[in-house]
Amino acid sequence: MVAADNLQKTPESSQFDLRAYLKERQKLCEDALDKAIPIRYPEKIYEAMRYSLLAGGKRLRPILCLASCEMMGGTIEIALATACALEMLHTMSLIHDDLPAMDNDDYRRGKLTNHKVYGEDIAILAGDGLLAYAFEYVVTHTQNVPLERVLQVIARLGRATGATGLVGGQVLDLESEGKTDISLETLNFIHNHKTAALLEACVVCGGILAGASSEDVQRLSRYSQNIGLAFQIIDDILDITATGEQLGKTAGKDQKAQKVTYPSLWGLQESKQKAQHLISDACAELEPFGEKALPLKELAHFITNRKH
Ligand code: GRG
Repeated sequence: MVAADNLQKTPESSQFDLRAYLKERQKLCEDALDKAIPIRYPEKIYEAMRYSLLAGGKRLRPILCLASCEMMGGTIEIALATACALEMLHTMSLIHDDLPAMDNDDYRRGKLTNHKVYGEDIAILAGDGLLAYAFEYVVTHTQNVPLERVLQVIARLGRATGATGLVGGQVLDLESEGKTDISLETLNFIHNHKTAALLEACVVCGGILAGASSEDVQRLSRYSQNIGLAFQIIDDILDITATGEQLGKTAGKDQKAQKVTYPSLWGLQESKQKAQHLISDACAELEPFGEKALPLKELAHFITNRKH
């Protein structure tokens, strides 16, 4: 999952073994997700939900949630249910995004897409099942956290996934298809909602569960909005520069669809520079947390250095 050539040296990397950290955290998340959805009757829907949920992926969202909780003085144990729920929400958005009515993709995470294996009807329901279960899972599996914080987390998850988040971003993205005069403002709106909103929920919810102050929650929010946009810029760059094998999905789709992307507005070099700037700004937000911020800072650098 984390190829050795994906990890480049950063100023902090001598103090922090990101490769070992990601390997350990990915395994922790995989095991927790595997346990979270056992197969029950009717088996088909659970199999379809598990097919995409356990199909690999970087697990960046749950890892960010756990790292943020720990930075703010909390434990893995109190954030694990929310971390799993965030990956369920992310996975459901990928299943629906790949549907013929949306992006119509055949491959995701190196495997056939959900609808290619189970059919469109079951893929829609698998996404719906994951969406509903994510909220149930936070409520039934979060332990040793005051209920007030759990309620705040649920509100954040709803806000990040609904029309104020992923759904809203996707609508504007669909409406922009085939248009070549999309402004930077519209492009930013799409990606602040489609990509950054869920990443923000990951980092902020981790902080809320640990009892972060509202000032610190705002810092976490600014950090994650910056990494969210940088993440999308890199995603657009990789669509041009990486192969389908590296990405685990069809490459070059944006150019083929003549989609307006960051590299189409700024070019590859400037896009890379802007992403790096955003990552520096994100890391600056974490200065007050000192050494405890190392994992979140290194994860931010991983976002710009990744090759898939
Ligand atoms: C949320 C109710 C609800 C519906 C879904 C389809 C849709 C609405 C939104 C689309 C959201 C979407 C697909 C955004 C793109 C985000 C993105 C850059 C995904 C790739 O993330 P990675 O690289 O993937 O972290 P892995 O596979 O590593 O997890």
